[in-house]
Amino acid sequence: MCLKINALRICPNCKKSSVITGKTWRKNQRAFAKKGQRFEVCFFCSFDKISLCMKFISLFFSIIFLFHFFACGSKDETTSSKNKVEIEWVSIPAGTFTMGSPSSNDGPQHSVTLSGFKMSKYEVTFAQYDAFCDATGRQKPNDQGWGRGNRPVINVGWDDASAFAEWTGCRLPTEAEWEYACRAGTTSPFNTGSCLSSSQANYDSNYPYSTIDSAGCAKEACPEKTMPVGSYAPNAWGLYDMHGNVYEWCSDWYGDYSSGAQTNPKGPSSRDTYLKVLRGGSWCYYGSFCRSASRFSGPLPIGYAYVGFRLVVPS
Ligand SMILES: [Ca+2]
Repeated sequence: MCLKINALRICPNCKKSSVITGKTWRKNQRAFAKKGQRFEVCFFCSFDKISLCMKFISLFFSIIFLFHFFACGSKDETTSSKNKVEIEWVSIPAGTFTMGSPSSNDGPQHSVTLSGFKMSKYEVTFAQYDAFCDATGRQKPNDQGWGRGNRPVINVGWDDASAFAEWTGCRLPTEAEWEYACRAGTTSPFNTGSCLSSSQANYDSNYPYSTIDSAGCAKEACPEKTMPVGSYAPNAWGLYDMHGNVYEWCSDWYGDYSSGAQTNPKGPSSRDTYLKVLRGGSWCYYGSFCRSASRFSGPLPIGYAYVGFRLVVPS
């Protein structure tokens, strides 16, 4: 690790050691060779250079630390964020998809092209958000008595979610990024097909999509509260709980779609409303609200027991 070597330790025939300076070594190396002596050469720092060496070692590890510090999302599948909250990531490929549904509530359908990005594999948990509260002195949100730890954080407004995202060096997904990631290449109402069963997602499966649209989906009982993240199978791109569990805040203001093709849309540019987009449905919402294209919204400062969020970072 030393930048500068000022001495060499020579061990003739590996039996005894002596120390000569680099200058002496260079001057006498032919003589040593002619004598047929075998050497082991060891590099070391003299005491008067230890301080310099320690500074260099400190600089080296500082560079490694800073790289890690700012590397939120720089690795696939797992990494820690800027503030050392462990976050697992899924790489979402760049691509073009049809956003929205034929329903007037979710339309008009339009073509959207997105750059690649990374999305957190799970909804942000209480454990992650509580670490943020501990570090910043914020009040911890109510867990409704369901437990904290690996359950998705709830009762956080958009401002709180956005502050957490900033603290971790990440951001909230745009509405287009969220739908694209949720679909994972599918064009059906859910990324599971035409129906969403109680074994596929945590939602109010007493009212499956079929009860509204006659799609033939079964009516089933449900937990009626949040479940620990990752309790259900992921979608084709490896993201968990995109349908149900908790609604997820997006970065966009809520507004009407335009029908034209768009690239990396970010929603309305002006604040015509105090509503931010929510996506994915929740433990207490009907199947129809959990569809990939379903749009919902909430006033940004208010938290709800059915709303959480997840994060994205650039690829
Ligand atoms: Ca969700």
